[in-house]
Amino acid sequence: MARAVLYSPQMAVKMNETKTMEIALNNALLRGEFSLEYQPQVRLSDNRFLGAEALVRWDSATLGRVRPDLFIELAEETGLIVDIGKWVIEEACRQALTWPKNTHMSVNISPMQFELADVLEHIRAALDETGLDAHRLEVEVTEGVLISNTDLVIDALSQLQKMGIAIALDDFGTGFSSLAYLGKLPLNKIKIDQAFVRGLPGSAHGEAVVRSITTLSQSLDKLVVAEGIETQEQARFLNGLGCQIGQGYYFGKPMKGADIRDQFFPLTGKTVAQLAS
Ligand code: G
Ligand code: G
Ligand code: MN
Repeated sequence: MARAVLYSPQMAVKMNETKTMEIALNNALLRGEFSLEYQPQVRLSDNRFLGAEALVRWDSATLGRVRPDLFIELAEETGLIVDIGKWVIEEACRQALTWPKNTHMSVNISPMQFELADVLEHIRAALDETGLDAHRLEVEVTEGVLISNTDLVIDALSQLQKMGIAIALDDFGTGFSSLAYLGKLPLNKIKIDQAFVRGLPGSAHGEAVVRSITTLSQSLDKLVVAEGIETQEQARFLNGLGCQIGQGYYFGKPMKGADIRDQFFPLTGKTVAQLAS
């Protein structure tokens, strides 16, 4: 099908920027320009640290720090997400090994990692190589995973779940959020998008959305994670609405792995003698 495209100088600039970023992104893994930050996830009833979500960071030699919402999309379009994602999974597993055994590590997996590669195999290999217990790993997917190869994706997620890996549905409430796939997908947790948390307490709409998600999750036997919690008031309110887990600036911004350790379990890995000195 032929399509007419109106050409504008702005488009040329945009295309050049995209090309420049693509070239830089191509070399980023080899140059070791990626790192991970970790954002705490806590139990809302007592603020206990449960684990963290790994969030990729890119410090490009030529472009400086590039926001993930900019480069992840490009990585998905170019297929580079497969290798980047593989690195993220391995690095997150390595980091989890430095934290206590009763903590989890949550990793975002893009729909394209299911589409273009055998992400199940990548996860198995990472667990094998690092020796991390599968029960300590979690996978976050968005409803976008269901766009194509639905049966294949459901099968892969089921296998991950059988290995002991928890599956969380990310950004719930922002897309189609169809009730049909909530029953279809193998899921342990549902993450309520920060958009609904932002106005709480006080937003009748936000409260209604959160209430219906927690009620639904209870009957489907899934845990609810509230994202974007910035105040103690929000944390208490969401706990009262039936969210079991919280994440957001109030508990901690995304931070280096060592900072998670210092802030949430400073005594781990140090002997009494080391602490005394
Ligand atoms: O903290 P923040 O700006 O990093 O996150 C921006 C977005 O980028 C989030 O929506 C998050 O899901 C996504 N993101 C962060 N790290 C990863 C990653 O390792 N893989 C994928 N697929 N998405 C990620
Ligand atoms: O799509 P995903 O939920 O993975 O995106 C997480 C994004 O939200 C990251 O960019 C992260 O830095 C940001 N974020 C995490 N907690 C908070 C918060 O409490 N407030 C705000 N405004 N942003 C947050
Ligand atoms: Mn996420």
